[in-house]
Amino acid sequence: MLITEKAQQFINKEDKYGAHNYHPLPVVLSRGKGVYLWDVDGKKYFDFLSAYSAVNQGHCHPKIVKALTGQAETLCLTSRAFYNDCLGPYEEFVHHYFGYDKMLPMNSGAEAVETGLKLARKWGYLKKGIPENEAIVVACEGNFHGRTITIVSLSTDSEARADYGPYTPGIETIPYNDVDAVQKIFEEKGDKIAGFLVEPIQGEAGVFVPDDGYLKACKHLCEQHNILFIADEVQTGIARTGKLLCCDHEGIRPDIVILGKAISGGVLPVSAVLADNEIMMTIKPGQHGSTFGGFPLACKVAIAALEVVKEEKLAEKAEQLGEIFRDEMRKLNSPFVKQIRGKGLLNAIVIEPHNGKEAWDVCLKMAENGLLAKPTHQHIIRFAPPLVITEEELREAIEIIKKSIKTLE
Ligand code: IF1
Repeated sequence: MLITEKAQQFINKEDKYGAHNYHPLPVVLSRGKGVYLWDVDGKKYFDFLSAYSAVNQGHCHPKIVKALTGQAETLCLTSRAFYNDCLGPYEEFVHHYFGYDKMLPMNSGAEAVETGLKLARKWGYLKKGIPENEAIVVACEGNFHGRTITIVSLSTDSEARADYGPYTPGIETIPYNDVDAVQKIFEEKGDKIAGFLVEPIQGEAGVFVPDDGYLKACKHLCEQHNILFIADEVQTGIARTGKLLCCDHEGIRPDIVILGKAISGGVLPVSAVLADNEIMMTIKPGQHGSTFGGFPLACKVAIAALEVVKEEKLAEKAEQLGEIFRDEMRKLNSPFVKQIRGKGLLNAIVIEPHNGKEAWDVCLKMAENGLLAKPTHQHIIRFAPPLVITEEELREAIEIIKKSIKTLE
């Protein structure tokens, strides 16, 4: 893939002055609008990553940008030392939008996951009566919940957790998509388990969609053992999988919902934890918080971003266009493509290395042909365009994917 002199300059700067904690595709972007991105040389691409499902509403959505700039000229940050005229209305909006008594506003997804874990432990001690410092949280093998030390203590991915020990205690991991494993650990240790943390679809692991009924069965076991069902909807939430929340596909209501990414339309880091009073009120003043958590800019941007989801019927679109995408991918019938899986517009193909080419080469070829996606775990390519994509644009993008794969065959 050709890297121009102009692009190379930007790559060199990041290489020289930035930590090497990523290995990006050699594409230097400078503009985004809707489903499209442009690089520094003016080359246009379909964005099929959406910043890992943070840009569901499309790049630079006018309504969201207007909310941002309007508030930015008025009042950006007050801290929670004082009240302001944005947070209460935002919290009320989110209450009606998702149907939980209360929300706790944070910034990154990881911070919201940490908040969910703290709430579960607090509730475990104060409400369930777990002996002090003995609370357990159960997570699933193959999970991705963020990058803090406690969250990587939950991880089973050696690359995510190596050399970050000692790890946070009070954590158990069990196989994903295995109800018997949930039942077994709940029967063995349920009296000390405060929460079960799960992604409704495992995104980073490669868009693992669990069997129908898995989430419902886990929720039922949580109710039986008085354990909080904690849904990490940072990546699967906000219409991405064809429903407002991915848990909606199974008609279950998590005890704690963790949101991030597209709650702000990818304009600012905004995250939130939703829960009813019995859980949320276990945290008292001074026991948790964040400088920017729920700041006025975030409140206005998130309201606009969530309004766009409903006004533009993004969940319905994701459901309908996702079916088209998977049908068309199945028609590929290529030696490269081992499996296609996903829900709504969160999809992935598993690449079978072929002719010495693998997923990375497919992504380079697609970039050359004007579509951006990135492999995860070496052989899986995730496809997650902004949900504002039209059927015509989707079909054009599908042709690029097919052409790129055929070229490499
Ligand atoms: C990276 C992927 C990784 C998430 C779920 C919490 C978080 C994430 C289900 C934390 C974040 C991002 C992080 C980013 C790449 C991307 C990602 F799964 F989406 F592909 F890493 F695994 N829960 N996912 O997916 O949210 O703190 O990032 O706001 O770290 O490279 P965050």
